[in-house]
Amino acid sequence: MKLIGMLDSPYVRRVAISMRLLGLPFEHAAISVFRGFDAFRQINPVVKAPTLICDDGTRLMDSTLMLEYVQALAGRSLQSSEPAELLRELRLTGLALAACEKTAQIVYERGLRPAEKRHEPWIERVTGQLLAAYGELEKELSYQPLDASEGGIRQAGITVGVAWTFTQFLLPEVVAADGFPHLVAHAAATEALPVFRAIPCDDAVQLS
Ligand SMILES: N[C@@H](CCC(=O)N[C@@H](CS)C(=O)NCC(=O)O)C(=O)O
Repeated sequence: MKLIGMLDSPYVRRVAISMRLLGLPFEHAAISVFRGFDAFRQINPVVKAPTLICDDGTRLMDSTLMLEYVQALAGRSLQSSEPAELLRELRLTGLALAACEKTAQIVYERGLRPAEKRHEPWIERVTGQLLAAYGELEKELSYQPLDASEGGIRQAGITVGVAWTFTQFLLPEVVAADGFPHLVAHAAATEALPVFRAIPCDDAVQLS
């Protein structure tokens, strides 16, 4: 299998980390959806990162769908099979994915739209949503931390860690870390794991 996309994308990174934890071998091609648009389009005309080229040639999109597939391949899940635990994990994963989406929207708005065409009410709305997502996550982690150990980490722990690092990398002035001590602690623990260190948030590029 081949995973296409830059590791500054939290979606690419969560899939790469998960595949590594599941023991599934894969190649990684760091092609940017912006600077490598034409090369990416040859692989997937929709130009979405991540794209997973499966062994039969199928091009799969969307990190959550990829995770569903690779877990089936590995014959094990990175989510709890106990419904109440699973529900919490899905809620936390959903919040983290919403935070990634809102971070990306702000970055795209700032980086891609000409300044005179920027719509401040939209940026304010998205910023409020971003802060709400991290506010909810912070509350959840203050009640009960997520496992951030190499042997015990699951998808919610991976995605929350990856999301926080991503937002802190791109928008630290929007989401001030000192207001989110539990998230800071969780991300510090995940970033220290060998699997996270082996697949770092690529700081050489701008949002895939
Ligand atoms: N829901 C998707 C989101 C993927 C996504 O938005 N990726 C960004 C890169 S971080 C992308 O492909 N942007 C280019 C575009 O949408 O044109 C997932 O989980 O994989």
